[in-house]
Amino acid sequence: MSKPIYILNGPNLNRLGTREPDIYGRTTLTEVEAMCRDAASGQDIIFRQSNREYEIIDWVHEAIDEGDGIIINPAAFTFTSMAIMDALKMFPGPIIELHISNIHRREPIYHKSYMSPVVTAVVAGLGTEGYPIAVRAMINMIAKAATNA
Ligand code: CA2
Repeated sequence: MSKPIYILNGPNLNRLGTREPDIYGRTTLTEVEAMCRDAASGQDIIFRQSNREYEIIDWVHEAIDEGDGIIINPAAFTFTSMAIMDALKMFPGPIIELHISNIHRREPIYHKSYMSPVVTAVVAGLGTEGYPIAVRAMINMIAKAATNA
């Protein structure tokens, strides 16, 4: 039986759509969740956001026990959190690191992701449309892994 895809969002993303629309657009996180559920067409999705590092770590642990895939936008924790990186390393399935903006086109402080070396794929710069694209890619990755098992 298939297990849910965890979509985890880091600090400040609960304010999405309310500021810096030139970088992040005008879509709210609630709308992003609806876009993900639409793209998942029935596949179970667990969509969460937290401003607390420990909570994101706990959710990665939950996904290790109960999930088939992780899509994570760690936001600012991307550049600071060895603890989230260590938790992701323990996940046996596919992981997509997602950024709304193209972090590599921005200031140097946004260039060094702790996550990228331990994830399966990175989506960056597609705006909030990156979320449903990542969901469809994740469903394909999980299906492929099941066929090869
Ligand atoms: O582009 C992304 O998705 C980021 O992960 C967003 C993070 C930033 O630190 C990363 O470099 C790239 C920042 C999220 C800030 O949250 C916002 C809240 C309201 C409006 C806009 C952004």
